[in-house]
Amino acid sequence: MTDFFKGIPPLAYEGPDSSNAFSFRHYDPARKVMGKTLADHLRFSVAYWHSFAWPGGDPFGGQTFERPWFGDTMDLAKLKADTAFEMFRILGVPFFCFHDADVRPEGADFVENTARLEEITDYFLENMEDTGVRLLWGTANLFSHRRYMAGAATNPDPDVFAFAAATVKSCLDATHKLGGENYVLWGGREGYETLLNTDLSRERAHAGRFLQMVVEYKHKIGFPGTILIEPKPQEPTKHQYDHDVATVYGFLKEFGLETEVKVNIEQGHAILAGHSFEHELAMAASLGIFGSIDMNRNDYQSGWDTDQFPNSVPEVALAYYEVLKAGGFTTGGTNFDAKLRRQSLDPEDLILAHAGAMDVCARGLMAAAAMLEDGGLEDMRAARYAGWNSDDAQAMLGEDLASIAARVTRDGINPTPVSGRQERLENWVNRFV
Ligand code: XUL
Ligand code: CO
Repeated sequence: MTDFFKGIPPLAYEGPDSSNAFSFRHYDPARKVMGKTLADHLRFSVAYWHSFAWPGGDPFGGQTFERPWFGDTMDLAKLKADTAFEMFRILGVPFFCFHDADVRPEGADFVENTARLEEITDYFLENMEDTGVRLLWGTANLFSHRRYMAGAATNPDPDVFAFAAATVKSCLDATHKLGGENYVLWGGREGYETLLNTDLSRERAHAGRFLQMVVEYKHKIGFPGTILIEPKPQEPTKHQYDHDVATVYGFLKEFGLETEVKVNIEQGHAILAGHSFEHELAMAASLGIFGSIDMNRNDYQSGWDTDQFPNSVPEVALAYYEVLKAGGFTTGGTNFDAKLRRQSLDPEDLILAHAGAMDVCARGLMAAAAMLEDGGLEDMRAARYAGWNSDDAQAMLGEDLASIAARVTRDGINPTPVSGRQERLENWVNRFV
C-alpha cells in the first residue's frame, strides 16, 4: 500500500442525486442494459502513460506534477505500479493499458530494456492476481526515444527497423504473458516531416512488412488477442501513414492483413482527421475492422490532440450507438487515453477525472441502448432504402449500363426527390440524450 490516494475510499454507485464527489451517479457496473451489465458493455481501461508517466509538460513548459515515483530506478517503477493498481481498485476499472516506456526506466540497450520489462511484467502479474484487474492491451513506445525521430518501421536506417522489431517482440511477449486481450500499434513517427527527404513507396512497403511480421509472431507464440492499428493523421509528424480508418483499411488490403488486424479508434484522432468519432466507428464497422476505442476529447478550437477526458453525453451517445450497432466490444474496450490538465496537481484530480468520464460514458451508453431498443432511427434508415427491396431493383445490379438505359426508356423512369428528414432525425436523437 502507498499513501498517495490516502483518504479516498473505493467509489460506489450512489445514483444521480448523490452530492458525494467520490461516487458514481450513472455508472452502476451491475446494471443490465440490452442483456449485459454496464461493466461488460463498457470495459473501462486506464491508460498508464497519461496518469502515471506524463509529467504535466507542454511545448512551453516542463513538469508541473510532483509524483513520488518519478525517477529512473526499478524501485520507483514498482512504486508507480503499486500506486496505479491502487487507483484501479478505487475506480473499480477492470482493465489497464501500457507502453513499455511507461512502466520501466529506459535501459542502456535492448537487452537491458527487455530484462526490465520482464521484471515489471512479473510484478504486474502479482498485482493483477491480487486485484483482478486485467490488461486490455500492451504496446511498444516507438516514438519518444531519439532513435525513433525518423520513424520506427519506416526509418531509413535498417538498424532502427531492427531495434523496433525486437522491441515489439518483447512487448508482444509481455502482453501475452499478462493475458492481454489486444496488442496495439500506433505509428506516431511512421510518416514524414518533409517529402523532400522521403521515399514514400519504400517506407510504406517496410511498414507493411513490419505489420506482417507482427501478425506472424502473434501466431507463432499463440497470442489469442487482437492486433489493433490506431489511426491518426498527424502529430507528432506532419503526415502519418495510418491517417484514418479508411486509409488503414486500404493499407491492410494491400498487405493481405484485412482479416488479421482491426482498429483502435480514438476520438481526438478522428477529429484531427476531419471526421467525427462516430464516422470513424461506423466506417470501421462497415469494413469489418472495428476493434476498440481510445476515449477522450479534443479541444475544438485549438487544433491539437489535447487528450481531455470526455464530458459531452450527446457526443459519447452517438459513438456508443455505433459500437452497439456493430455488436459491442469483443476483445476491445473503452480505454481512457486522456490526461489531466497540467494545473490539476492533486491525487484526487486523477480519481475525479476518471470517475466523471466513466459517468459520461455510462450515460452515453444507456442513451445509445435506448435509441437502439426503440428502433426508430433504424426504421427510418431502412425506409429510406426500401425501394431497393424489390426484385426488380436488385436485378438491376446484375445488369449493364445499356440494359439499364433500355429499362429507363421502356418504363419512363423519372425519379421524384424525397426528403432526407435530417432535422426530424436530429430531433428524434435529442429525445434520448
Ligand atoms: C497518441 C496515442 C497513443 C496511443 C498508444 O496520440 O493515442 O497514446 O494510444 O501508443
Ligand atoms: Co490513443
